[in-house]
Amino acid sequence: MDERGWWRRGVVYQIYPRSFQDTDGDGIGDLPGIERRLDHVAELGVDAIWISPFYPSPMADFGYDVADYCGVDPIFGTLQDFDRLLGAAHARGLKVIVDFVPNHTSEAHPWFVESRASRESRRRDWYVWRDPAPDGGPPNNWLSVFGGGAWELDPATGQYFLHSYLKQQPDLNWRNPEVEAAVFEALRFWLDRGVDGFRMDVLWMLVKDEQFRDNPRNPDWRPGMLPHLRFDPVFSTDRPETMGIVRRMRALLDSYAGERVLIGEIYLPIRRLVAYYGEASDGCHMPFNFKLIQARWDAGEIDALVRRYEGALQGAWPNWVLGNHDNPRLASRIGPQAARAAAVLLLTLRGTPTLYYGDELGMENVPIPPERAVDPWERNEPGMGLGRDPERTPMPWDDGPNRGFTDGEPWLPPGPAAVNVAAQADEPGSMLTLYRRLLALRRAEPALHEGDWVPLGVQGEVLLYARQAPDAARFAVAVNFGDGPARVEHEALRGTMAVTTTPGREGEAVEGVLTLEANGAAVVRCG
Ligand code: TEU
Repeated sequence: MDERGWWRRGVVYQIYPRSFQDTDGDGIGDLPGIERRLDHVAELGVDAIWISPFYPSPMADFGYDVADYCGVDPIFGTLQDFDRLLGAAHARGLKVIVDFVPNHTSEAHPWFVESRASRESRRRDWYVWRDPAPDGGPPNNWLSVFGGGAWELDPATGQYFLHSYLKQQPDLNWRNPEVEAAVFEALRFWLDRGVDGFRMDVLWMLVKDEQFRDNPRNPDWRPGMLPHLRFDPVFSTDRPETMGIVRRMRALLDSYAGERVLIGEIYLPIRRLVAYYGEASDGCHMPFNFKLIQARWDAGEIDALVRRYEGALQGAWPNWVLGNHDNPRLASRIGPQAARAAAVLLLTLRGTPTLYYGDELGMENVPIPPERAVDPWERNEPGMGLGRDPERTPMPWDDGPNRGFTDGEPWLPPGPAAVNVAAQADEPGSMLTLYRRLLALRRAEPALHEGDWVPLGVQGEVLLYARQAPDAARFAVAVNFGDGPARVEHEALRGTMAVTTTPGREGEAVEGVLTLEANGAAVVRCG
């Protein structure tokens, strides 16, 4: 494969390292575990792995509270383990993207320890400190994503510090150029080791309003929506100055040989999301597009969404995500059968797909009894369904007591024994087989990995579109969002069935008419 543009043609696979494979019996996955399971990833047919944080951390937010940007937490292994994993991945043609958390550190990071020590500290201004309001309360009305206010009083120095997430995760002050220099040095540490890119955590929140104005009330907020969105975070997120930082990050990556990819974790409406590509394509290679996670599973709604997103791109390269470690499992959100159709959708839309570990098995949320809940979001705001433990459970490799994940006591309970890699590996009708076929087809066919997306409309509950590239086979895709069988007719549906959610139909001739099972989907090779 030609290296240039690998991130456009490629497919990204997210690994939550605590939950992939444990090798030392502590019940928590580790870097040697990922290395041991690389063959699964390579055989699946993806092109890159993104590993959620493995840095030294008190684990208040399971690694998204970083105490040292240039190390590996002993729970996960050592720097040598990382280098070995990187080498082993590269030897299999897999790129490695590491997670990076620039918005905040852990309270245990030496920078914060020093910043907190006194108002005169050399690093005081590396974090966001403010005097109390005249009544002694917090400086403004900003809220933490994880519940409650975003300000914590430090009694020793009499000021509040900002934490957009947990109070154990103080926000860095990106208006201070020393912070940028120090973080960029950490990025270089990983680039020099040979990583192929970064997934940048909460990239849209780096810069805060210079005047610290109150956020306005959100008129659209209703009970049941995320509690912190009661106020519209216009002054605490997505500030115009952020793009300058993103562009400089991109320039840093571009100064390295090979294409090192910048992926931004950004939850914003489409219009604002695409701004993070940069006006001159000098921003993120991929501002993560989570719209499929948020959309209703409905043909008309998805059709409109894809058109709106495609229309907003202005030449930039799209990307799609169906699941991650912060959202309920796909198969639990839309049902196990629809999850098969969703796999077809994700892997035949135009743009780089990102898969979440275990979705290739149809893994579902695992119910977590309250006494086993460990996610801080669940603990802060219990019973609201905000907890993320259910989608972070151990990867099931076989039907053994701990699914082959650990010899010890797993940090979260595993799901049902029937769902596992070994059971699905040679099963023609399994989710794993469907994913492997889709990924192989996508990799082999230019129309699918780089071609145009041509909408063919919605018929009843069936979404139709085509993919085409010059001098390459053309494909038509039909996805049935309905709970009953469907029949569609379209001139473009002529050829042979390449991949379907119904095992055994591959190779079937299609002559302008297609029948689909309930929640079924088909990819037709046209002529
Ligand atoms: O998540 C950012 C974030 O804002 C999400 O929690 C988002 O609000 C939610 O998923 C919307 O559905 C990132 C990490 O992915 C998450 O695991 C961390 O806890 C968080 O940042 C703090 O670092």
